[in-house]
Amino acid sequence: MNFEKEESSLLEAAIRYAKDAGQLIRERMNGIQVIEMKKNRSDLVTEVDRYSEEFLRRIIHREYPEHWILSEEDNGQADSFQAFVEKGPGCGWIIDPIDGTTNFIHGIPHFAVSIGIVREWAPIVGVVYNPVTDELFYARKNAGAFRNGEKITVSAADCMEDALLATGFQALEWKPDTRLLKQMNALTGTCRSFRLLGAASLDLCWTASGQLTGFWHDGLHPWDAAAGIVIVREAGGKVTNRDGAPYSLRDNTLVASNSRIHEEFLAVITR
Ligand code: 2AM
Ligand code: CA
Ligand code: CA
Ligand code: CA
Repeated sequence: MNFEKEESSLLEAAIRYAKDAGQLIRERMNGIQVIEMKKNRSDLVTEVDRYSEEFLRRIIHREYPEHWILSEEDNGQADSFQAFVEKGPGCGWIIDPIDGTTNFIHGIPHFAVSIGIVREWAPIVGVVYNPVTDELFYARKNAGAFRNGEKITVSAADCMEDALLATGFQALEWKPDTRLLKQMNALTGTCRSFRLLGAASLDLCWTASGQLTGFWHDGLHPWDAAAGIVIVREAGGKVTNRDGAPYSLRDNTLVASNSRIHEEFLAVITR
């Protein structure tokens, strides 16, 4: 099979679907009707998340009936990694219908549709679309990373003092995240500053396009990262777990950077 040709047509399809889902979200973002609590009051879902997801699942099932789909709101299993592994080695779509739901609910225009495609559990295509800013990030393995048609590359910063980093809270059921607080302490006075922007997929894209120098987050699910990690790697960045091994969608810790600061970054957050 000609994988290159197939992957390029998969990328085009994922871009179309992400933009169409983005349009549906844009039309509904000023009239959110239902805000449901999942595990707690910081773990929410709206009817728009579900609508976007159902739209994506329907079109992918129709156009690619032989591919599997793993998506956030449909995944009934407690263990998202297990669900991912059980899907098997074939081509699969990993979808976050709205990444940054809290921002979405609070009217902060920083959320995205995230679509990653994997083969044999390895990411080959990533598309992240912010429907408010109309920013489209995408990449395919060995073919570079782009924002709205323009090639993007990671930041040129080569020391922590010049690094702007981002992170987010993991789902810890209201318990203080002591590891995160320790990491923030260690970074204070080490890096330029850090941000909590609320949408992991966009943090990865901004690392790819150089606005951020790096991003770390514990406890992400496959749908938060599947698209963004392809985009970071294709933009020349590095994505590992906190032990420094190449990040796999089964890992519980993620550290992404422009690659130049990676060792130093890892050293500070694992101190
Ligand atoms: P979500 O908006 O799709 O839930 C915020 O740090 C990032 O972590 C967001 O991308 C958010 O995705 C993700 N995340 C996943 N599970 C979360 C949870 N239970 N609580 C907070 N953020 C979560
Ligand atoms: Ca969620
Ligand atoms: Ca998410
Ligand atoms: Ca989501």
